[in-house]
Amino acid sequence: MASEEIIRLAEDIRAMRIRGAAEIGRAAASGLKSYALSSRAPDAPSYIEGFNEVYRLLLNTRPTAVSLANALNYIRHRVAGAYKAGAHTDALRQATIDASDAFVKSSYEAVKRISEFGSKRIRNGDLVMTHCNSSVAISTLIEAKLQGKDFSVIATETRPRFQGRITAKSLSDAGIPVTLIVDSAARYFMPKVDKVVVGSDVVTANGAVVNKIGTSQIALAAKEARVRVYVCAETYKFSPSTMLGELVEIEERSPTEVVPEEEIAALGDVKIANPAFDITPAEMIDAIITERGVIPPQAAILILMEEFGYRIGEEQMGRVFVEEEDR
Ligand code: RUB
Repeated sequence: MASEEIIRLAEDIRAMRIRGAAEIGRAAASGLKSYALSSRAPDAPSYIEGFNEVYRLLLNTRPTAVSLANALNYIRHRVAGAYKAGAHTDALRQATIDASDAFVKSSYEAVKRISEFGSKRIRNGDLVMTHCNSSVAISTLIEAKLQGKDFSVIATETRPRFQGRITAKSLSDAGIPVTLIVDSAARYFMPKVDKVVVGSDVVTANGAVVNKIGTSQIALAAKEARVRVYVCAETYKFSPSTMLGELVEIEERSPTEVVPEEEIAALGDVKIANPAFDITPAEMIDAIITERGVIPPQAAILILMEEFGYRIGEEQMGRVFVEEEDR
């Protein structure tokens, strides 16, 4: 059964107190570890039953970010393997803890590698535009600054949750000059921009990138102004189910994020839509910077094949399961 701590963690992800695809993935991994540490299951089948309950609870917190599913599946794949091999409760507990720790460790290593690769694209004198709050994009820019590069950043405020303010503050605290703008000013500033650097929630099999709503408008403005667009994305943000023809579900969040609850009635019959993410097609992206290297978006399928296996449709897909009933 999910402990109070795990239920609180799931609520923190749902309410975006924990947010950003990388952090969501790590939090999900820590949730399964927390189950392993707190479970009082008397035998292996009841351990697995409780494990699956926590898995489902965490999986359903935010529908778009594949980092969540990939982190959970990375661990479940290993625990299921140990279970099938006849492991008892303590061994299953240890398998969960080890897999969770391994996922978290490799996710931090990926950020470090991406920052090393991505920072090479930043030059002295650059004006870089970023959108929302991507820990990987920020880390890349801070790495460039640490290398002594002299550049400045335009950060969009990112309505309705204003994650751009967090980005602006983090970069400014690192000594990078930052200007915060409203989202609708992106095209106005684009002719002055040298490159766009953003993060990603999902990379699909055809190289499209799902990221915070507004990313595709920025990419469109960048294309018009012939400004390069770089996406920083760890390979656990690549979606194996898109190889099976699945579409990425775009999370629709509460209207009260757009208009405060007490002001909604004054709008009468007006409907409020609040999609959290949008899709930028591969043609609008110059490169995806992964821990495996810098790739053209069209090569996303190669990363997916390598990471998740060729035997599509079968249970075993390399690093993860894709289980239709779960996602
Ligand atoms: C955050 C967002 C970020 C990506 C990548 O959306 O769109 O750009 O998640 O972030 P939200 P990171 O605030 O709705 O979670 O690079 O940190 O994984």
